[in-house]
Amino acid sequence: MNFEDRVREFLSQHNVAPEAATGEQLMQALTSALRQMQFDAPKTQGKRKLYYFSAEFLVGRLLRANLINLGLVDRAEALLQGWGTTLAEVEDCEPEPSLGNGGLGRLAACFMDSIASLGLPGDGVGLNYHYGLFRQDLSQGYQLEEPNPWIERESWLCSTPFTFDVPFAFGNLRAKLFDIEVPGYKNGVVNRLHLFDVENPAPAPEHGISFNKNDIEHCLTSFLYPDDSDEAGRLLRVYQEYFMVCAGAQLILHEMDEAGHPLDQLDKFVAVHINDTHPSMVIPELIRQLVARGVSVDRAVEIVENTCAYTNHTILAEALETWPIDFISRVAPQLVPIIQDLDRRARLRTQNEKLAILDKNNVVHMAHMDVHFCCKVNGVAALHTKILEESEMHGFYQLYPDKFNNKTNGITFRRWLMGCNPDLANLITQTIGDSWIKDASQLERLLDHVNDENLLNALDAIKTSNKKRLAAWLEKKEGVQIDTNAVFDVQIKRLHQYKRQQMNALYAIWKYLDIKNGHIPSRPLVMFFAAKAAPAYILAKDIIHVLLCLSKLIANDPAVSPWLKIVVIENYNVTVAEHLIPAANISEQISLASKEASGTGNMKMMANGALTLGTQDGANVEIVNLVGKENAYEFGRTSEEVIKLYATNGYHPTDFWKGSDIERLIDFIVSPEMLAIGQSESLTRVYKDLLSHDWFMTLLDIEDYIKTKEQCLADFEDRHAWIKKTLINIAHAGFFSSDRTIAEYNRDIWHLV
Ligand code: GPQ
Repeated sequence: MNFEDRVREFLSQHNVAPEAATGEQLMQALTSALRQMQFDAPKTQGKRKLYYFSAEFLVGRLLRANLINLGLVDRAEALLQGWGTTLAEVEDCEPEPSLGNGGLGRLAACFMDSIASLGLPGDGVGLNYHYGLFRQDLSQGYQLEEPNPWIERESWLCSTPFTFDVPFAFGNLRAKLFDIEVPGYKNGVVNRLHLFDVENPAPAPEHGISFNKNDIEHCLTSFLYPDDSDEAGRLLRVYQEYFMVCAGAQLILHEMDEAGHPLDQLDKFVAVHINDTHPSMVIPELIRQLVARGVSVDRAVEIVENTCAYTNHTILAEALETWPIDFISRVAPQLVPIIQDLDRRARLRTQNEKLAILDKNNVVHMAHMDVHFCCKVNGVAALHTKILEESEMHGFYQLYPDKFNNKTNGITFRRWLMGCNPDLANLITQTIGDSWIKDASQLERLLDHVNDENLLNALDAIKTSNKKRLAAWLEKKEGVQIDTNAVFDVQIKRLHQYKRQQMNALYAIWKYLDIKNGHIPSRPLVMFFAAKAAPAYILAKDIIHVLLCLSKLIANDPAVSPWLKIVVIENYNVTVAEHLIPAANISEQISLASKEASGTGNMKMMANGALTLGTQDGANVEIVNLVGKENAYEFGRTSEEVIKLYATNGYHPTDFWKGSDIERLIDFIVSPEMLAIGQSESLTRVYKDLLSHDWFMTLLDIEDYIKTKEQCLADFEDRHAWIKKTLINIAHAGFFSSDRTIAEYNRDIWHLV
């Protein structure tokens, strides 16, 4: 049965006349039709099969993405048009699963798309969080967290007959397997995202995201990373991690059995990827299961080391997981002797106490276990890998130089260009043909057209129409009105001090005061922010509050509001990003150099014709290398300078604000105007932190930032030169295709085909 017939059949089974169907019903009909069609696809074959373990898969809405990959967008549009609606309207009814925090989870989702699109055999393994991370509510002027349920009767989840018993200290808990199918781009391939769930999940909490963290049996898969500020929260996280890897390892061995492969040859047939340390217990767990099935311990350790590879995503110490061995013995005591044995084996390889798995306090360093017992270890951008090798993991690098390698992150252009910016995708295809869709390096051929006036005008027109579309969407969603003639300046990412949204807030204050002083800009500026803060991260929530207060203060000031606007968009997620990115003029990538491992929003905005205003951090460095300094706005201290400042305790915020112009920007945070709008306690915390700690060195770069941003805004007025720069950025964005990244993982690490 073809696609259209399946959609019609679904509707008729539900007694709905297509013309009378609601958006919701049409969305369900399309979802169901696509799901059935994918079921029919044959599985991919290769020498080895990849299992990509990740606690997060931030997949985003899947209707359009799946239609694109199956080549059905035009047919879906035609069908819906006949019934008086559009794909855009229908997809607006699709709930977005929030199965990730940010970049790490979104990367895993882009990777799934590329693995399938390259025709590689590789499935994801994760958890089916019912209420996701949380839904952010900003209506009160600060962040409130609510559950984000997404599983409906017609969701993308397919139930499977598979269940696996997970042996916890308190008894067995059954893991039930659900799959989300992942089609490759027009190649007939369908891989799977395996999400494990408990059998009897708890209902959503009535208010907020608190629940009984001791009720493991029902709540294990309720939320992603529940609040870990207390012990019950941290233990629950260990339960989640073990549940995922134990069930995942059983699935792997089951598929080995099905294929008739002997278990002691696991490394010949399987590659396991450990996405950050959350799935690291898969190492001792695989060893445990292999030994239980008759493989010798020595051989089990050897094949697991050959099978597993690990990606590090940060050098921030607080994000590198460590678990007291006591926690592991309370959750899965069977792993304790295995981890102790791995620690003993690691100590035979090195005398260096700092590289041990278990430290003197009996705490397990997950990343250390990964480096010792994985065949490969990679960072996610050239600078990040260099910092791992030369400082953060230098001892490990000396011990295992051949394990370390770099894999600069990437994004899928199917979603982040064809899906979110179809007009630009079509313009590119008209200009250079469509080969870029399967080989993004072809985008460089746009460089042959940098002086084509018609093309530059068309590019400009598309950006303008995307800005209008964003404005219309925001007006409907949040009731705000935006001048589309303004420069659209966009900072969208998790709220964290190292990402320095607070520095952008200080710029807004500077600009506000400058306009008040009579410096009227040549064009209005709209500053867009969207960010969730971790529920227990007080200062991050305070920074959101500062932004909301500034937004209100400026909007209420008729002398400034025609020229400056701050828009804080609630509940940042993949869908919000898809609306903002095609409309962005300036891409804010202003982390403290050395702290952002890579960034991927920077790549998405570049591909959509925004210019990067950024520090020499993460993948920004590679962006600027590709496009040239004249086509980006780089500022701030280098990672070497920053690393040295930390090493020598050389940064004191006082040196920067005392008696300088910066002081009045910081003072403004607790000015009478701001205190009239916001909460004193919250504003004061931000104010005091900037003056005293400022751990991520906001004041180190603020002056250079303001100066560079002003230059960037001035350059925007040379419209012709600016549009040419955006074209050069788009032309060089091909390097950041996740197809390139995945081809490198396959070539250097996985060897799947
Ligand atoms: N990242 Cl360790 C996350 O999103 N969550 C995490 O827990 C860790 C890292 C990000 C990182 O901050 C970005 O720089 C990367 O681009 C992204 O991972 C993907 O590698």
